[in-house]
Amino acid sequence: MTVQDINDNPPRFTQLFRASVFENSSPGTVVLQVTSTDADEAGVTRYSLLPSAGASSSAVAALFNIDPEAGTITVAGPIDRESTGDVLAVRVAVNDGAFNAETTVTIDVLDENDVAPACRLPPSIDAIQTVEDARMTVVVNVSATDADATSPNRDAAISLSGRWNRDFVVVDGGRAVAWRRPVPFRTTSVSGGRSSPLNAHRVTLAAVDGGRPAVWTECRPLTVTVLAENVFSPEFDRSAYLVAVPNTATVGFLVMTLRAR
Ligand SMILES: [Ca+2]
Ligand SMILES: [Ca+2]
Ligand SMILES: [Ca+2]
Ligand SMILES: [Ca+2]
Repeated sequence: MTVQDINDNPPRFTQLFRASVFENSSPGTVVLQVTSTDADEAGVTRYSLLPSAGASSSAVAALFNIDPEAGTITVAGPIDRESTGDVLAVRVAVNDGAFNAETTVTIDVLDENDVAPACRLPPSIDAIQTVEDARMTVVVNVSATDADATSPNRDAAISLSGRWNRDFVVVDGGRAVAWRRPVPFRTTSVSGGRSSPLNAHRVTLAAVDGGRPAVWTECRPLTVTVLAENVFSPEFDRSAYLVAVPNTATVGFLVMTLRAR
């Protein structure tokens, strides 16, 4: 006597599945293959993706495809780590023609350095003015931001754009620009010692992140103008004053008026 097999057992996924995928992976990139068993000989198992629970359900399902026969999950849509977060839960179903089984596949989304850093300079920065001969004095505080999801892709700092600058150096881990050397105040020889155009020093900065390769963003150029030191400090008319005050003087009595110029 022959026992006829009928499809009376549900399929089962063989394990819990977890995989990782880089953001921006091109469509068709294989993420993983799910597998299942079925105690019956009869029936053909077919895999499908289910809309996940939660707000971004249909969006998550749209990011992937599954081969209905092989169970291979591939990338189907644009994956952005900055908008999806670090984990996607993809619900997968297997059906043997009569019974269903479901599982949730955990997919870790890996960060790429795909966001450029941004310069954070004070507004109206092109009008910086400093006093001469101030070596290593901080001229301006700066910073950089980066919206990438993880370090070091999001670790941004300011550095000099180009190889080297004669006048300036970036200090404090990329958070400040300082004079590299004492820079004198210059006057023109022609028009009676007025401020020379040479007092305007140009520096171009860039925001750079820690990714490999690093991404750079050039900041708008700054002009730092050197001013003359204030040689005309105020002076009193005399170096000492002697005033007689009557012993009947009360609070508020006018002793004298000092003048400086
Ligand atoms: Ca079955
Ligand atoms: Ca991204
Ligand atoms: Ca990124
Ligand atoms: Ca970045």
